[in-house]
Amino acid sequence: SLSVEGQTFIVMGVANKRSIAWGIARSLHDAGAKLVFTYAGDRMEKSVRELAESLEGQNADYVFPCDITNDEEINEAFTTIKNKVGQVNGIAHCIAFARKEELNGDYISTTRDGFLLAHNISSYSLTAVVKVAKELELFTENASVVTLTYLGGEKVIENYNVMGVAKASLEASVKYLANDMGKYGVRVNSISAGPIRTLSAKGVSDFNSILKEIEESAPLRRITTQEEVGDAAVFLFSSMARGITGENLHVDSGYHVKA
Ligand code: 0WD
Repeated sequence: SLSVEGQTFIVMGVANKRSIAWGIARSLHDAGAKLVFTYAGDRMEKSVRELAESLEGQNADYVFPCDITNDEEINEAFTTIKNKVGQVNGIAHCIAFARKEELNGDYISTTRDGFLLAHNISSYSLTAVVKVAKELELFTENASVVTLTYLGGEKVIENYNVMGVAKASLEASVKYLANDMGKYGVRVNSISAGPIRTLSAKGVSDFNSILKEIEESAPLRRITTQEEVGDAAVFLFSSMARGITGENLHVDSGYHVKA
């Protein structure tokens, strides 16, 4: 069934109430799931704790630091989670970063440093997370992982630049990880979300015209919401999606079908 009631999910990448991760958290919560949040850096702790407290019946102590550029920190966070909360039915990976200077103009001006940084945080982090979870036997049977990507990983989208290249790498990782983890019954999928105004989206130049284009020409003629992505994530986590792995599900008002 679609039910994830009583199941436990780790949500990584809540920065504030606009975060897509928060949309996923709310949908999972509404469906009766128990949540565990991870955040990067002390700067984020307060807002993530406050958001966790706002969910009725949610244990607000299930909030742990996890900078995904640091293998040791992932190990510590997941060890703590396994000890305090137990095994998990899924992980939502909602993390990406690129330098603002590299999210405009020509892709060709990307620096080696900026390229590696974007790939480290936005792509390798998924592999690191799945690897550590596997090693620590954190996954229940039939667990699944959902990450977030964007059309810029498939097609050239102005200004998205190095993040598009990192998303292409992330999408390929989803396929390879799905193949590795399938033998353990663990599924790995991505959601390709339409553009949504969040903290990260602020970094992309000319984001307003991207939104305008969606409203005018996406099949559904409206902007994707955090709720729509959250509900699709619940589906992918649920046993209704038990036959789906290595998939990239577009939740983007259908914009990906346009030329
Ligand atoms: O239009 C959009 N907003 C779309 C976003 C369309 C399609 C996909 N996405 C993707 C993003 O690329 C990302 O993978 O969705 C994911 C979530 O992004 P978001 O909800 O748009 O952005 P935001 O609310 O800023 O959350 C991203 C968070 C970071 O926030 P900040 O603002 O501090 O960069 O990723 C986390 C952090 O919480 N993050 C990290 N987490 C752990 N370790 C790290 C790190 N090193 N760096 C960033």
